[in-house]
Amino acid sequence: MTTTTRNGAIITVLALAAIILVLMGGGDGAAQPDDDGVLEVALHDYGFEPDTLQLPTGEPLTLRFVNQDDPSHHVSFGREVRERDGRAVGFDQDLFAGLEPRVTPPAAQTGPSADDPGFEILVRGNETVTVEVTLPPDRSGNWEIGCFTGRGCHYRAGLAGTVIVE
Ligand SMILES: [Cu+2]
Repeated sequence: MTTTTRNGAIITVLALAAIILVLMGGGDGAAQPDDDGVLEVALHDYGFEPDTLQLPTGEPLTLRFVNQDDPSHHVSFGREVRERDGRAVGFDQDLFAGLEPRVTPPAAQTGPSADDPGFEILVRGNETVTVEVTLPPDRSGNWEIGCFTGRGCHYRAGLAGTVIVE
């Protein structure tokens, strides 16, 4: 009788632990787009909030960047930080290479350019810029977002985030 009761209690505890693990799973707290594909990211105090994004492939996405700081920030999307004279200046690989994200307002798109081969937007202080894009399955993997304003100063200060595409 006692053994049965103890076993029952252990099973209950294990079941609760399993439920909690399931609830905590699904991206380790990564932010995901809502049912309309919209994901809002604040640029606040030289950081991204949220700073980990989980994006699906094959679905229209609307990434809305809201700059709550007074200074302007750029946002680049890629991986493998490129350095020049010891400064972080951009990404070697562009998440949006070969794609044509729609930027609103259009003038906020500052790359690709002669200086920077990667896609980049400029979000002026206290303004909002949206990027609409559908990621193909070949972009699956881990990427980054970052602001390389000030020749990498902002990136080093914390304006760097993780993008998980799956
Ligand atoms: Cu910045």
